[in-house]
Amino acid sequence: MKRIIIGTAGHIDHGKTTLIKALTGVDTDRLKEEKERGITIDIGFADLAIGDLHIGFVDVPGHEKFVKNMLAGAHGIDLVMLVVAADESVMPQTREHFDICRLLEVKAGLVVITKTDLVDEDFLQLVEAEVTDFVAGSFLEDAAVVRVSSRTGEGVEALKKELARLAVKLADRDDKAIARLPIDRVFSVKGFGTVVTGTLISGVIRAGDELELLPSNNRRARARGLQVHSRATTVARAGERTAVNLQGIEVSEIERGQALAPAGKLLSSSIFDVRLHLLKTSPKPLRNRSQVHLHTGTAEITARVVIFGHGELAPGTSGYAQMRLKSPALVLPGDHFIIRSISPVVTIGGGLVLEALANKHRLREAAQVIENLEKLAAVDFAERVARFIEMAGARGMSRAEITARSGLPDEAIDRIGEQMVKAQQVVIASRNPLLLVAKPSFEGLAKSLRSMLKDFHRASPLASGMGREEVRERIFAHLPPEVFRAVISYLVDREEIVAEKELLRLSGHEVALSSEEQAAKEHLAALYEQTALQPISLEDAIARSMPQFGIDIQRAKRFAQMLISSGELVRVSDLIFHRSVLESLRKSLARFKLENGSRIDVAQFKDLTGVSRKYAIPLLEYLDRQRVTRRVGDAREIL
Ligand SMILES: Nc1nc2c(ncn2[C@@H]2O[C@H](COP(=O)(O)OP(=O)(O)OP(=O)(O)O)[C@@H](O)[C@H]2O)c(=O)[nH]1
Ligand SMILES: [Mg+2]
Repeated sequence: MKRIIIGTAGHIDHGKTTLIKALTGVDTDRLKEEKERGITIDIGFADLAIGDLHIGFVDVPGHEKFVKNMLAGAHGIDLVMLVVAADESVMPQTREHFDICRLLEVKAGLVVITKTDLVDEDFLQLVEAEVTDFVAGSFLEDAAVVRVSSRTGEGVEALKKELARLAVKLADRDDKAIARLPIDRVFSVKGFGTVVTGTLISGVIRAGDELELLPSNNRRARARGLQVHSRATTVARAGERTAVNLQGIEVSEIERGQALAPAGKLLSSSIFDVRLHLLKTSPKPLRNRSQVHLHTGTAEITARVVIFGHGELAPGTSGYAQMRLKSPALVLPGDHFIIRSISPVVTIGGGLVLEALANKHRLREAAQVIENLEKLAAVDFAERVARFIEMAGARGMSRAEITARSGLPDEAIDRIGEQMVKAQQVVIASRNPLLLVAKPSFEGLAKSLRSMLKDFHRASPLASGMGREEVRERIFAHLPPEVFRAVISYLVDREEIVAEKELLRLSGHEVALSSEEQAAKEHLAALYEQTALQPISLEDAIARSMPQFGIDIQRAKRFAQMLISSGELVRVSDLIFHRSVLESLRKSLARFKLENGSRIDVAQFKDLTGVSRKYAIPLLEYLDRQRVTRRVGDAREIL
């Protein structure tokens, strides 16, 4: 079954609502005021099944005062029926509605000439010629022009056939993307509670889903029940007129202009970057920082337009711009929007969202911003994600951010991520949660780290390495910790650097010592070999041995540090032992075990080693940590 949404468009009184009634039998004018005045004020809905095809109709008002309502209906349509009355031909809102359809990039449609019963054939031909002229060069250039009289019913069947023919050619909507339902109505139904309706523009909503209202202060509600085209169902898909019965939220909390999406996935935004087109018919150029009414989805919000690069946009031209909204809206890249001037309130342009969650850009960045936006405008979804990650630089982009910026579901993001890793465009800084960093940025960090270590070794040849924390402070201070860890393990894996405990050094780095220094260092090590299991403090060792080499305390401490880093000396609590001393201790424990069994208590340990309690306890604890022994009650088991 194919489901599509068809919208009407056209001047007031040209017969749009009557046409929908002739097609479906439904009078879409619901309001009392509509009935009284004989005009449509707000959008109305009807549906029609033609064989396997299910059409949802959105009827819009033609009155110039209600174009904003027309926009709330026009945003989600697949096809447009441009309605022109035979007795009046093309009129101002025919033009305005048609401009809107073009700006929204409605893909297809047809022209319906209504009220054919009111004019003769000659006149009809004139009107047809005028209409053909009017749509020349647009997406309706080759579209059918169907003559209908809703009064006599003539042409109605032919119109249905033509609509069905067009529907078959339409590509299906994207029900893989994250669901979005811009809300056009909210009301309360006795016994059910709050119900919202809208055209589901992407994804799928299932009964039971937890949904979030956007924008809102994280207001969530469960979809208790669903209707599609007025029939109860458990699942609504992209392209369907959908009603959602929401649990746990009041009618007063919701209004047209908000949207529903799965909870916790998308973000609303007050600043977004766009490609903007100003209509040729716009009465004047659009100045930088002008205020406009912005319409997107079913929302209407006052916005300021910041035009990049040039001071203003001339009628009939396009450029890159930033929309700064008075209050946030839910948009995603690829969404279209319309702008209308504040006074007079007329449609002056529209465009395409390129970056939904933008920052304010500085004037001097304009060239770079335009370059980035040009790239975004030119590419498909997958490439766009790559660009977003690239633009995020060294910070990288998490799965949550990619989701909110693209509206893509997890599987798609994973797939794109894998492709980008293969193509060497990005590096996975972390898998869970996923964090991707553009390869050039990642390489840049690796390079900075290498050169920082190089400088460090040059400045401090005696130090065995630079502290991790210092490296982090100086290069990675404002970056996620995952990026820091990823760069280090990348360089370690490639054997470019060595990470030893808290120190980082270049692989080739060896501390260069003079022969005197070398001798002093060896002497220090030898001293600890001699003191064996009853070591002296480092201060004493230095005071006792270093003066003969003419080496100061500071430098001597470095030697001790180097010996500890290389493992020749081992720190045990606040004592220092030579490696060989600890090795022979292990051996004597092994021998002890052979001769006396594996149990050894503190007294036996003191006998075996000849050390006092002061040394015995830290040594035994060290051996426990090393899994040479294991504590059992007051004694140890030799492992
Ligand atoms: N003779 C004749 N009258 C028609 C035809 N279609 C509509 N009308 C009349 O034209 C008037 C306006 O029709 P609507 O369908 O309300 O026009 P609309 O385009 O929906 O108007 P708005 O929604 O206010 O923009 C009504 O009085 C209709 O009865 C037709 O095919 N022939
Ligand atoms: Mg109407």
